[in-house]
Amino acid sequence: MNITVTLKIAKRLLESNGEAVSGQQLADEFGISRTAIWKHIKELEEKGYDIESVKRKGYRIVTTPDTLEPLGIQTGLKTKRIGQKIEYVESCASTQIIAHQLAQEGAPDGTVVLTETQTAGRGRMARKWDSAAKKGVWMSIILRPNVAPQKAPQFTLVTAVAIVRAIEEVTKLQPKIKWPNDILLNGKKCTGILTELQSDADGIQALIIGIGLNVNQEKEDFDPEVQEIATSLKMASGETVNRQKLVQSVLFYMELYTQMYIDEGFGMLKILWESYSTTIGHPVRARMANHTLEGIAEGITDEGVLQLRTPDGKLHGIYSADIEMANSTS
Ligand code: BT5
Repeated sequence: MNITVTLKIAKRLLESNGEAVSGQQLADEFGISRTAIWKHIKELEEKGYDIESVKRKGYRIVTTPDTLEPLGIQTGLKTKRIGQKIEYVESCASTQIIAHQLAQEGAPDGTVVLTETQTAGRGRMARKWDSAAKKGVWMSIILRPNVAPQKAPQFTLVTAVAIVRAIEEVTKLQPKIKWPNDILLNGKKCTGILTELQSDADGIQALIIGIGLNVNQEKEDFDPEVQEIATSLKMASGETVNRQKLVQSVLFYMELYTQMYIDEGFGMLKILWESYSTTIGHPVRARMANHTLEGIAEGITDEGVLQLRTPDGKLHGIYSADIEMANSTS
């Protein structure tokens, strides 16, 4: 059985917008017999596709399997660059490692790495990222923007806005952003972002934007260490979320907002970011490598730096920290 033909048939059926396509038509288009088409349809059913066979009308895909394979993501994807090339592996140590490797080998701008589970998913400062199998979106996006290295940190903020917009589009939830790289639902973390850089004397060679998005986990799917601080879209909404649609939406907003940032700067995006922020205007505690500061988070600069005013009236620029709300446990 030629698996490429099987997948092409799936793509053809998915692109018919819910209309049945007859076995004869498929046979003509693919230059094979109707029996061969029927065998490919059986193969797809074994892969988890639910296919309706309508008498005299033909075949129609009712549901696709719950995987992040490129076929399902790319059919109906509304982007021009991001996700046109997808590297999918069922399991890996970390999508960041694969993306770094691909970027070094010259992978084009917009290449996406997707996996179902990570054995060594990582956060900032080599922290562990819990990546339950088939329950989340574990992905890295390679971007090659023509911008100066000091413009890299804002990509984390732009990514946060893109993810919030995608979650809003696919669910009824209203997530909040905690500076710099967390997305929260009901005060618990549902998404973490990790932006890494490959640069040389000529500037940025590649940005590797890692996104860990908890989608369909139940509380017990999380490692015990994070069960109290983590949440998923399903836990917050009570509904199972289609991961393919979510990825398509994230990629769409990533393309829209990263392009907006590159072309027009951070101005408009900063306003959007602030509207989603749970940090700005609140008393916070900023834990940095060697010290901690407490004060009111007054805003962010055009460079994405958090402005924190301490009780002595001084304004501090915070480039990187872990933020806690000073009067709560989140
Ligand atoms: C982050 O770091 O939040 C960035 C996470 C990025 C993960 C993605 S997944 C795809 C790509 N491949 C990778 O290997 N990584 C990226 P940070 O702000 O340092 O937060 C890490 C902390 O979040 C941990 O120390 C835990 O406390 C908590 N944590 C770990 N797993 C979690 C999860 N699934 N949900 C919520 N919180 C989690």
